[in-house]
Amino acid sequence: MDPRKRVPIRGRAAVTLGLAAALTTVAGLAAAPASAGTNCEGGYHCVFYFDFSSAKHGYFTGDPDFSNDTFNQGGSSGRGTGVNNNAWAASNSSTGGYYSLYYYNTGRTGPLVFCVRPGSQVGREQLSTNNVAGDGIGQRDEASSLELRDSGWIPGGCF
Ligand SMILES: [Ca+2]
Ligand SMILES: [Ca+2]
Repeated sequence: MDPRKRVPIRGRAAVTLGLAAALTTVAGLAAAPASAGTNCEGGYHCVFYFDFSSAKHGYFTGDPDFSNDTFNQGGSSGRGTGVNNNAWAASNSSTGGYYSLYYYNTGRTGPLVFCVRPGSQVGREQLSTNNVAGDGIGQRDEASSLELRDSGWIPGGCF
């Protein structure tokens, strides 16, 4: 729709809309920093086997080693597969404002593969890949551990 063809809002309607916007802003500021990422239960940091409708694993806290975890929830695609070096997407539904930081290696070592802001997500089409899992190159099929951060050093460029 051409925005120039919008019907102008006049009089009382405009005042009402302005008030509603102001109230929404106040409510937004007063609310806890709870926010939901795509297809991830509140309070959890989720990784997905393929896309947001495939099998997933939800982390409530950070995890130093994905090698003992499987995609045990969500859709059937990838269900039962190990999480380590297999995640193609991630979603952050932190209720405490925590960023999800995914590392190439277990023990939260090595460079960051990627990070996800509270209430945000990253799909497979946004992640780079060289089609080799766990070789430390690209972003799909690489995450091996998770750190949660709400203060201190927060990397730039998080999804
Ligand atoms: Ca890895
Ligand atoms: Ca790779």
